[in-house]
Amino acid sequence: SSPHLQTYNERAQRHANKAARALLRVMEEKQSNLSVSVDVTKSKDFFDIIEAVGPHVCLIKTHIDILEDFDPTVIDRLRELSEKHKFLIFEDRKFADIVPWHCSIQKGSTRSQDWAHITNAHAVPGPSIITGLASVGIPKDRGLILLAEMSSKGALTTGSYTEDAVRMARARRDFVIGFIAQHRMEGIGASDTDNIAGEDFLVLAPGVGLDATGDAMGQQYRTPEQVVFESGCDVIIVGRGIYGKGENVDTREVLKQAQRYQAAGWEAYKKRVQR
Ligand code: S5P
Repeated sequence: SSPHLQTYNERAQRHANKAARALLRVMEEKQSNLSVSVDVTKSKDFFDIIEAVGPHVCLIKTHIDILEDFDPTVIDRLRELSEKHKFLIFEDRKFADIVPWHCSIQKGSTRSQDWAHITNAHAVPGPSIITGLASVGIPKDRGLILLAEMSSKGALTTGSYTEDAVRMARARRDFVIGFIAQHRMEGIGASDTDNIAGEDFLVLAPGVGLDATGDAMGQQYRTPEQVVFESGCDVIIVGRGIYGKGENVDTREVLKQAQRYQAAGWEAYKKRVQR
């Protein structure tokens, strides 16, 4: 059966990429398909949120370069928390350049290749972006996510662009583990001669909210039920729905929201894989 009808556990046993296997195992173990996107600018708020949500997430998504008070100890602490609470780390760097520059960025001041199990890239530069990041990521058992569909209003990531992104991923299934997208993607853009048996792309969906339908800047939200059950995505990415403004965070409220999204995401998944 197609991957979105299989359990995370079944998929963990078969997946070709180590980071994907680890993520799927953690999802099953913690009964969580929730990734919290920690888009705050002060490291105190950053860690307060991660400490609160850590037991309830499979993945912490970072934009590490928005921390105003970043220093290398941030990474040490993030890695400690990743082990303590058993979550993987996804640096949402959205690489989109020619090869030399994104390789340099990965080795630069934040050294994301050393600590982020997963990172992502736009498909717009073409297949070289995958080759370049794979040369750095494969030796460290990392996984790459391609942006195949964006959540923002008017996004250009539609139709043949999305299909081409999936084709690029299909050619590097050892390294590209899935997509940022709003729908399941297996088989998309495949010709009759393509071997898509065993293809298992993880779909991570941002733009998830239980209370709002969007923000004032073009973000669009759907519910975990719509994203996971109706559209077959695997991981829900939630930011402001969990931590609000992200300043002087109320950790009890953050915990409450994380539990609420974890429950909603898991319920939608159970409903999907029920046979
Ligand atoms: O299409 C996208 C892709 C991404 S990675 N739309 C998105 O919103 N994102 C990211 O998901 C975005 O960079 C942000 O970190 C998060 C959504 O945050 P929220 O506060 O709107 O839930």
